[in-house]
Order: sequence, then structure tokens, then C-alpha cells
Amino acid sequence: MLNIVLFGPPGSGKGTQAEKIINKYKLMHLSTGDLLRAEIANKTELGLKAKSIMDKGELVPDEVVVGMIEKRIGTDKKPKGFIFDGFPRTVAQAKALDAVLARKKTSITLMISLDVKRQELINRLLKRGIEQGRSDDNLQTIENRIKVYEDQTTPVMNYYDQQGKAKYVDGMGTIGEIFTRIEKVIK
Ligand code: B4P
Repeated sequence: MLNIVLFGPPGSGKGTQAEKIINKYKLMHLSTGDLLRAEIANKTELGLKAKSIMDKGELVPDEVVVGMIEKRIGTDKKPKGFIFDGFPRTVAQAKALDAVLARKKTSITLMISLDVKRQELINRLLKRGIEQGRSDDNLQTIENRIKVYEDQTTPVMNYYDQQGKAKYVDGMGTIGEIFTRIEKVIK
């Protein structure tokens, strides 16, 4: 199986590139952000709790996101692999993911980290805020999301680096240019 963790700060293009990767490599897409937004849209108890956390730009508790991922991995019969988008965001989540995959007799193949300049992240997310009205795409929340990423999520990069699984891709440029770089890394 080809199991990829797509990594990077908010606005680095994880969701955008994940879509292109699943189309080409036929992997199962698992985005904790999308799963949480579906809970919010369905007005579930979990969604109501998650919304206030996400609107502040903080992380939803590990056990909640790990539980969601575990449930989704269990439902698919025989995927060629998984693409994890926006997950894991803490080392505890990364370790839990390893345990879930080990039970399925598989493991993470590689982590692809998208590198984008801070101002470009802010510009992209503000633009999406205007175009799509996502409630966490406002300047105050964006700045906190970037801070939370730097404080709590960057250690995940070292976790995969120490295992020799981390690959770094320049995430500046057009969507097509970045995808070409990702294809090279996967090859
Ligand atoms: P996510 O949904 O994961 O949101 P994100 O990090 O902002 O990235 P996303 O994938 O949506 O955007 P992309 O960069 O593709 O998380 C949202 C919140 O959910 C978190 O803050 C947290 O509260 C919670 N959460 C999610 N997962 C969690 C976890 N595991 N643990 C705890 N909490 C969790 O795109 C951004 C914009 O840039 C788009 O508009 C896109 O069109 C544009 N863009 C992309 N590539 C571009 C390019 N090359 N050039 C110009 N624009 C580009």
C-alpha cells in the first residue's frame, strides 16, 4: 500500500494537492478537517463542540480525531492506500495512527511536507475566507492557526524525519507546478 501523510501549515495546499493525488494514485482520502466540517454541517454533538474550537484556530482533542480516522479506515475494503490530509497534527496522533495501521498490517510510506511563506499562507486563506466564507478563515484565527501549527504540529515533522520518511516540497507556485514536484517525490 501507498500511505501518504500530506503535511504543512494551514493554507499550504494540503486539501488542494490531496485532490490531485487521489485522482492520479486512487488512494482513499482522509481529511480530518473535512470530517469535522461534515459533523458541523450535520449539527452533531461532536460538530457543535468542534466548531467553537476550530473557530478559535485551536486543535480538536486527539481522541476525537483519532476516533474519526479509525472509524473511516475500518470501513474501506481494499484501498490501494490512504492519503492523510491535515492529520496527524500532534505526535500523539502520529503514534496512534501507526498503531491503527499496524493492526491493518501496513504503515506510513512517506510524509510530504509543503513549504510556503507565511505571508502567502495568510493571503490564500483570507482569499478563501472571502470566496467561501469559512468561519476560521479570518485574520485573527489564521494567525492563531499558524501559531498552533508552529507550537504543536511541527514536532510531527521530526517524528517522520527520524524514520527517514520525510520529504520536503516547495509549496510556492501554481497548483500544477507543485503537483509536478509531488509526483517526482512519490516516484
Ligand atoms: P484543515 O481543514 O486541515 O485546514 P487547513 O490546514 O487550513 O488546510 P486546507 O487543506 O483546508 O487548505 P489548503 O491549504 O488546501 O483544518 C481546519 C481546522 O480543523 C484546524 O484549524 C483544527 O481546528 C481542526 N483540525 C483538523 N484536523 C485536525 C487534527 N488532526 N487534530 C486537531 N484538530 C484538527 O488551501 C487553502 C487555500 O489556498 C485554498 O483556498 C486553495 O484554493 C488555496 N491554494 C492552494 N494551493 C494554492 C496555490 N498553489 N496557489 C494559490 N492558492 C492556493
